[in-house]
Amino acid sequence: MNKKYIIIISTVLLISLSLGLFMLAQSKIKPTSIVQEDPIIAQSRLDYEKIREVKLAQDFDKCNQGLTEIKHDECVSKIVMSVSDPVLCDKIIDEAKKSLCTESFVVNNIISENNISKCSSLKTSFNELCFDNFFKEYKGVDECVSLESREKQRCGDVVNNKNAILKSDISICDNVVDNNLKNDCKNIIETKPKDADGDNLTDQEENSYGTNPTNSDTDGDGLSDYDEIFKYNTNPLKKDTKGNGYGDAIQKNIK
Ligand SMILES: [Ca+2]
Ligand SMILES: [Ca+2]
Ligand SMILES: [Ca+2]
Ligand SMILES: [Ca+2]
Repeated sequence: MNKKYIIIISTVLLISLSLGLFMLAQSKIKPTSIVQEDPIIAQSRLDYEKIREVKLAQDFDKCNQGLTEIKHDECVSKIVMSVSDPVLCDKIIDEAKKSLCTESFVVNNIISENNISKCSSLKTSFNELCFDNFFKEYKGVDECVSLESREKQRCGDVVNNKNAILKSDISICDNVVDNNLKNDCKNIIETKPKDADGDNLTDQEENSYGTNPTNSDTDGDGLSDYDEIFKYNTNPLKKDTKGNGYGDAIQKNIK
């Protein structure tokens, strides 16, 4: 073959190969490095941000128009909460209210991260609220033992209060140290309608249904009075509602 042809073919091949490699590299880089936003979407996003900015500026301006400091801060707080933007808390004048505003956003993050250790960083009333949120999930006071003394007492109070109400057992309220919480605990139990047999029907309801308020399964068919009335629509006073030889507990599985 002519030497001249060989040189031309080699050059063409080399250029094609380089071009191919360049295009391959481009196609690999493009999707990860620069994702081009659709210009129409980009413009409408900018427009929306601009409108939001102007609206916020005007709203905050209204808060500045001849209001006392207290009213001004109330006005600003409402705007901050409606747009859920913690940065805007800085526009609040009163330092204590500013902290409350900022921490109201922080506490939500701590709860969603499920990280109790961060509650102690809070300086406002959100500190207690943050801890309480975790304590109320504890089943017994033994889960409080590893805590610092102040948190340990609060933890015990919250757990005892919860269990007293759950079991309708007023004696558990006496283990609550904080007097206000102790009184609340007792009041709630004393005013709560009684359910002596714990079948989820109050004694008063049992009287109206004719069931026994001290027996959770009046007819002894294996289904509780509550379940017969509200779940299975069977007679809580008859073992065999349909009279077909199958007791109500078996009948519910046949249906
Ligand atoms: Ca009952
Ligand atoms: Ca009963
Ligand atoms: Ca029954
Ligand atoms: Ca029955």
